[in-house]
Amino acid sequence: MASRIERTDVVVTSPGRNFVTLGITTSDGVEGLGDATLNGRELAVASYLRDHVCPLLVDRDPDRIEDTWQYLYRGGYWRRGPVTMAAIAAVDQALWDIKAKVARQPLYQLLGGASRSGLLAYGHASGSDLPALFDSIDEHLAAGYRAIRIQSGVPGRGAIYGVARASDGERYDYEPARRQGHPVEETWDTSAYLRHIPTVFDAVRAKFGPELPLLHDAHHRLTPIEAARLGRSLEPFDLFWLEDCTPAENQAGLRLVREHTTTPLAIGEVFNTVWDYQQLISEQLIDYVRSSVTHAGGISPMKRLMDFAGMYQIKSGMHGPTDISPVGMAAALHLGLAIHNFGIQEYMHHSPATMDVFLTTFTFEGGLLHPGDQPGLGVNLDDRAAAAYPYVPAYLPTARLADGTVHDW
Ligand code: KDG
Ligand code: MG
Repeated sequence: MASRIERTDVVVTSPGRNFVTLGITTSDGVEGLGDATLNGRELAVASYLRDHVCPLLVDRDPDRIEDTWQYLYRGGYWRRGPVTMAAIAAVDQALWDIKAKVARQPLYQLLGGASRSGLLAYGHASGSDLPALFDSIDEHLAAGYRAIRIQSGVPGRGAIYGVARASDGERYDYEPARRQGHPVEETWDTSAYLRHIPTVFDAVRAKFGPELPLLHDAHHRLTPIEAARLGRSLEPFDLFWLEDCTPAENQAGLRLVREHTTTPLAIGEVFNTVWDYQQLISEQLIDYVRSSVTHAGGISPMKRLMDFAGMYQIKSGMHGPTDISPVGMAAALHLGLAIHNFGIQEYMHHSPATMDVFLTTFTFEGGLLHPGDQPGLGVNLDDRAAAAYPYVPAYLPTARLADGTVHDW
């Protein structure tokens, strides 16, 4: 008898930070996993899956990945949005995991086979001042990273999103969601930032030389003309990319940035569908696609998106912070190994507690990631370990401007 989807499980666990994982089990006893984590809004996705998606999956044919994706996306009437797309992404990943396990192949083989032997990764170095930043870069180089994102505090301006806080005790470079009942409020001064960041890159190039690939994330904070100015002022420092320079819902705004700078641009970690990129890609306004498998609807639509981007020589730079679970990271690695237009993969080590819950086969050696050669995605969930870490509310910080208004990006 043909295999059917028999059971679904939505697991919310919090080993240091919250994760939402979908497990799908077939009538043949094969289990697939998918990541549905949406930082700060985890329970909304868990409910969307439990209450609206999982009941529709039971008895479906697990082999029909594309049909199931279209059924959930188009059949739901209400399309797009981070909650919907994270939920559909988890189904898509879990079904690919199952298909590859049944085929006894690592998933990348089903996506066309390896196009490279490993994936260039970048890590996050940050510091509230130059000595702290230099220490962080040194640590990343010692850990084998061959490309590094640089974030810095602005003197006299307090905590800034994306910069590890000294008071965090054990250094864990990117853990922006605070485990408390309301978001931390930071203050933000665009002029001070625009003046300071080029001096940081000047100092980093002077100390670490011209060859190390350097990246920077502006976290959507700039207007198009401010972003154009930043891109131009960073040109002497030869960035690998400038990320999320503006809130890119205003896709046409990127024309203005592009007209003024040759600094490569990466955009899209908050986008959910190929349609969010339509103008950015077809007008060649960006150089790297930042979406993750987890937030853009899964492996199937990310493959389509990257094929579209490839027509314009635009490459992947998939989102890979610690709020993408090891399941979502594994999915990104299989896809990145297979596609022709891979660019770079963001990678920060998950915490030891996270790695006790998610048992993985992917590796990071000599600055390169590899998904491993186990059948499927190569990730197992230790249910008992997961149950030991119940959900804890956590929120990303927000910011106010000097006059007290909520930020305008
Ligand atoms: O949940 C939000 C974080 O994932 C995001 O702020 C991380 O900007 C980020 C990045 O580039 O990893
Ligand atoms: Mg980012």
